[in-house]
Amino acid sequence: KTRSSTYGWQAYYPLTDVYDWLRSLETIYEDRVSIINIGKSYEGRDILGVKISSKREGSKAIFLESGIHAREWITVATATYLINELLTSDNAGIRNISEHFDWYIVPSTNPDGYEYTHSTYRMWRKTRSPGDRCYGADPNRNWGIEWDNDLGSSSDECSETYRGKGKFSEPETKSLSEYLTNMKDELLVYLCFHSYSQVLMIPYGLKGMVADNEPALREIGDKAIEALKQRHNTQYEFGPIYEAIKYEASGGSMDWVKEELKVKYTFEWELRDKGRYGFLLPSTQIIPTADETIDSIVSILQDVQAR
Ligand code: ING
Ligand code: ZN
Repeated sequence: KTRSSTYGWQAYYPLTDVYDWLRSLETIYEDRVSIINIGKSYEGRDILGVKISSKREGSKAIFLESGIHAREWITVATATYLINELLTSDNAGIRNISEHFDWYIVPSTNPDGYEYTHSTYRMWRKTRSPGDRCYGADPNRNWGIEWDNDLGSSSDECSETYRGKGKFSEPETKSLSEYLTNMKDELLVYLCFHSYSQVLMIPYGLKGMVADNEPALREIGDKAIEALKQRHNTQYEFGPIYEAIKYEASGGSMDWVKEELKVKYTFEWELRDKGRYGFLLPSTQIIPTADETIDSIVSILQDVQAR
């Protein structure tokens, strides 16, 4: 079987193409890019990402988690587009954030699920670890924060929001949480991509929990969705998770990173669209989605640098 050796943003690509492209960057940009390996998925796939180094002493780190839900393909495409922009763009705002921070970007944090959405079932969300009756846990309900809260997740292994057999029962969340713990002293910003519904969120997913620096996060976030809108007039909502998505959610990665690792700036996007195509967002929308999302990231990081 032959496979195209190219990667791009006019189509969605399966995991092996994403990984081949990531590996090629290490060769092309050998002074700035190194492959990072977070660990292995349940089915034994590597969870690969890239570190893009600022090459400056004492730079703070930004971690971007993407693709934790398998069917949210636009998140994987947007993450790789961001990698490419950080390495090639002439835009002053993008160059600034590229050179000022050390970037850790993992396009597909649930590689078994992503592969399964390409091979077998496009609408798969969870991991692929087998249970007694059903497969997989929701990797965004599996983290050790309010893990067994029934308001925010399900104990039914067949549910789309099944929290798993225990905190960090899934190898994907366990290894990612360990990787993040090891780098927590340099970690200033944690970003995650989901889709869809066009909202930008800050912690937390449960009513009554409030981020210690919520006023700052709100100021930064309000400006970010303004910046995002400038490019293609895409309207985003903004707020804490429980307020913005109108349901409660526990055991999420961003909430854990905020509460447990005390990372100061944490944001989570629900990318395009608002439901017309939903998870099946046409690939013609990859570049416009990615460009406007990067505008919001530049806005956030300029604010962070100014504080
Ligand atoms: N939305 C997220 C989900 O996991 C979310 C919303 C964000 C919940 C952060 C908890 C924490 O349900 C999608 N589309 O997956
Ligand atoms: Zn999601």
